[in-house]
Amino acid sequence: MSQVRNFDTFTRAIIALGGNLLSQAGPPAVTLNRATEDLSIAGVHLRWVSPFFETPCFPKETGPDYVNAVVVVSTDLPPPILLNHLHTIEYKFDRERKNRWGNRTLDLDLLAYGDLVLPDHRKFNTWCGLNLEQQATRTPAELILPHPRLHERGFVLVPMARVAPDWRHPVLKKSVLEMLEDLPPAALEGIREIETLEIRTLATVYVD
Ligand code: A4P
Ligand code: MG
Repeated sequence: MSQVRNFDTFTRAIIALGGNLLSQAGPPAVTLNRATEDLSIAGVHLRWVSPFFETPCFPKETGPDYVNAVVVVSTDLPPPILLNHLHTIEYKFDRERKNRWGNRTLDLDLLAYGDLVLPDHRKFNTWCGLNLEQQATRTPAELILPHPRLHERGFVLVPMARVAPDWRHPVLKKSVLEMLEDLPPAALEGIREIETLEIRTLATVYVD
């Protein structure tokens, strides 16, 4: 029997990485680098890794700057299983869930799974339409896709535009580049690309 995988059955999934606290692996850029390596398992194939960006903490002045990145994988894992995989990696790198939007060593969000909308359009629109206070206090018990805040966040859209500029939001009907153009300038303030070379060097310093 042929051992060649049929990649037509694989879906493009897009994952956001972020962190602003030291983990056992090292500073956030090192943690993100190591987490990216851990993404590849049976059924998850790493396709693209964006450059890493330093980004001011959101909400403003509530913690140290973050490092953010976005990766694209092709996968045949169902979305909830892929999210479990992301949570396993978060815990490996000392993620603690105390406060919503709290400072963290590593956050892995599933931004998109092809053009899937979960759990359905109505619930997606409810999560998408929350005001700021509701966003900061309500935590979804089920997987919401696309991630309901991705279109509002410079720290997501800037790296996402480097690896999936053409992905179209299945509800908002806009490409990543169009969503990026729609952002107010304040959402992009202070976002700076980090040299990949610097990240690799740090990674060798902090290897176990
Ligand atoms: N959940 C539902 N849908 C998803 C999804 N598509 N991806 C559930 C990931 N998780 C999803 O998630 C809370 C619950 O949502 C989980 O149980 C999961 O099953 P979380 O990741 O623990 O919560 P969170 O990260 O505090 O909230 P959220 O809505 O993901 O917020 P963000 O947008 O990740 O905000 N500032 C900068 N500069 N850079 C950042 O990366 N991140 C945050 C967190 C705040 N400020 C930041 C950054
Ligand atoms: Mg998150």
